Amino acid sequence: MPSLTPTQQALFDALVGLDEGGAVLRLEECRTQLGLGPLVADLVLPVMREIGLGWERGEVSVAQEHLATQLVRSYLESLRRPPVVGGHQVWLACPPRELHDLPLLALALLLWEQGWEIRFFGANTPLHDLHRATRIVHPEIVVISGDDPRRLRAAAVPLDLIAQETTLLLGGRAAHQVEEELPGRVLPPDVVAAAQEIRELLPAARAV
Ligand code: B12
Repeated sequence: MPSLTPTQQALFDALVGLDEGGAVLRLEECRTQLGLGPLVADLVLPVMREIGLGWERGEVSVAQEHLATQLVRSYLESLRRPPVVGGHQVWLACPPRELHDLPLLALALLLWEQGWEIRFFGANTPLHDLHRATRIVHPEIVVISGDDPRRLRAAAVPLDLIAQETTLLLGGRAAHQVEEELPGRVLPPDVVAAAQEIRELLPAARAV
């Protein structure tokens, strides 16, 4: 697979080879040598994308993809220690029926590292409930992301309501396809750039 760097290839091979120890070793090496940004943006997410391409070509099975997803997810979740308390709040969620929340989890980690208090609601979140919660807790920023634009469009009403309460940002492939149709500013596709943009938005972010 020439599109991968040697480091990415090594993680890809460990994941599809069901070699949990090898995969964690690759992830740890990258994190300790390069840090969280390169870990998620240059290793984890490109490798997940490649696993999807392999699945499309019939070279990677659904079982291999599921194990890779679970392993990467539990590794990323293990990095969020200890939780930040008392910082500015960013909430992150996917709309109903949207299950692709790994890039959002990666963004959550980067924001946590920047000292933000993170509430990661994750996949398939009822956005009317989330809207009601914003009226009580007043987070500075709410990020909604997903892969399928139909799931974002279907959430137009609660997105509108959330945008009336706080600063709404949209991410993922879905967001780029609905640009201008829905309220909220679209984040850049690169999660490191997105985390940077959120940091710069802070002074203007609104928590009413
Ligand atoms: C892991 C995975 C799953 C897991 C999700 C696990 C999880 N918790 O996230 C599971 C098994 C649940 C799953 C299910 C399905 N999946 Co899936 N999945 C993937 C896979 C392999 C990796 C996803 C991933 O994390 N990618 C890494 C991200 C970073 O890559 P990206 O999606 O290209 O994102 C780019 C940007 O949009 C941006 N980005 C993405 N999200 C966000 C969020 C924020 C906030 C920001 C700032 C940026 C950002 O980063 C990337 C560019 O740098 C992809 C393959 C792929 N190409 O990605 C398929 C893929 C997304 N899945 C696909 C499909 C078809 C499905 C299913 C319909 C399969 C089925 N028949 O059931 C279901 C739908 C489930 C649902 N209702 O949501 C297709 C989507 C096709 C399309 N878009 O037209 C893909 C592309 C696979 C393929 N090659 O066909 N999937």
